[in-house]
Amino acid sequence: MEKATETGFDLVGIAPAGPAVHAEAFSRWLAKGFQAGMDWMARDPARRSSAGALLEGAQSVIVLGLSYALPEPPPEIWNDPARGRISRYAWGPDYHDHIQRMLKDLEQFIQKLAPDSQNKIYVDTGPVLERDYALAAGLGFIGRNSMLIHPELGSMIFLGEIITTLALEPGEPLQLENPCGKCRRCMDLCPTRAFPDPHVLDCSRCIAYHTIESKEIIPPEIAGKTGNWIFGCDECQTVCPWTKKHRPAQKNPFLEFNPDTCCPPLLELAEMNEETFKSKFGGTPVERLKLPRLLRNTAVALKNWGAPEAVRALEKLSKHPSGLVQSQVEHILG
Ligand code: B12
Ligand code: SF4
Ligand code: SF4
Repeated sequence: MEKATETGFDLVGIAPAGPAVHAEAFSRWLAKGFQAGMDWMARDPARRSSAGALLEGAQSVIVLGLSYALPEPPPEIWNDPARGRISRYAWGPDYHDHIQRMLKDLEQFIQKLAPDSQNKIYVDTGPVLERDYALAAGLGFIGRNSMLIHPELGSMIFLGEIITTLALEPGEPLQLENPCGKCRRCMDLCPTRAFPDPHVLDCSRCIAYHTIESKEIIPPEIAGKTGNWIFGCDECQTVCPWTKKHRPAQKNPFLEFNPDTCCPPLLELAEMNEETFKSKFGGTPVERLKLPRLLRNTAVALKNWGAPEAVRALEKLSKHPSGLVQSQVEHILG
């Protein structure tokens, strides 16, 4: 536990490696098709629902949390419709790489203490229902926005885990009775009304899905509601009282707001080529999107801005060599 804090994690807990508590809820979610185009989520649900299935002899899951609560960006930049918003988790180097390094340090430490143990590390890199194991390990509760929320740190927390053959003393879920109370802010203020029920997200309506995961054009009924989000969306977190009340005490170790890369001018983005894309977003989660999908998202934000210079930029994008960008602009310009 101490070593985890030394490594830089804010939260650590132990869960048994058995089946995930909400495995059935996950099956119901898949049965409704709420994974949208993420077919990989439905590939082997039984395996995804049990961390123990990922490592022979697994007994425990060490779940780690790293807060990325950041000071609020200047509103005149963030709310400027001529600029595109990148969600907070992507305000710098890719967290997968950063946390993987931290997990490797911890894994080496465990291996030294228990040379016969087998360990596997994951940070959104494998079929694990990470929030469920974090819940079981006592790292927080699951809010109606489906986020794992820590009562003091809020929900802007990355999760990672080490599945191990060691039989460690498991923690317990936090004993909080109805932590959301009567609040439904996340559900009511989600721009696309993506929560059909509390704790249940329909990805086909979620801006984060459409701007990060989907490889298709953004459908008109969603595109009109994305505002200036061009990569992910933080609305259901920033409206949450648990997340709002937490103000970061210190500088985040690896993320910070830079207007050029976290809220860049749309006209500049629309002119990007492979080289400028790499130099602006290389090493960040946005790089995984690749240029055509970022231009698709930019086109939608240009339409939502609607100024004459935005329309001119859209007309220019209609001749872009990428078929995806062309189709998105065609849909927008009609
Ligand atoms: C697919 C995915 C997405 C999809 C779908 C998200 C979703 N809610 O399902 C999309 C692309 C939309 C997405 C968006 C985001 N994601 Co994402 N995503 C994942 C991924 C890879 C799998 C999630 C999953 O299994 N979904 C299936 C659903 C059924 O499971 P679930 O959401 O975890 O829901 C659980 C609970 O809701 C619970 N449950 C169900 N019913 C009920 C009922 C009650 C009463 C209770 C208490 C619980 C409960 O059971 C479910 C199963 O464990 C995980 C990493 C991982 N391997 O787990 C990251 C992960 C969930 N994402 C993460 C992040 C940061 C985001 C974004 C904030 C990014 C952004 N800014 O755009 C948004 C947040 C949107 C949101 N409100 O969820 C973090 C969340 C950390 C946290 N504190 O919770 C994770 C854990 C990655 C990480 N390692 O840090 N994501
Ligand atoms: S990420 Fe945005 S679009 Fe998706 S559920 Fe949350 S508020 Fe709604
Ligand atoms: S906004 Fe309200 S309902 Fe949603 S997770 Fe936060 S406390 Fe729960």
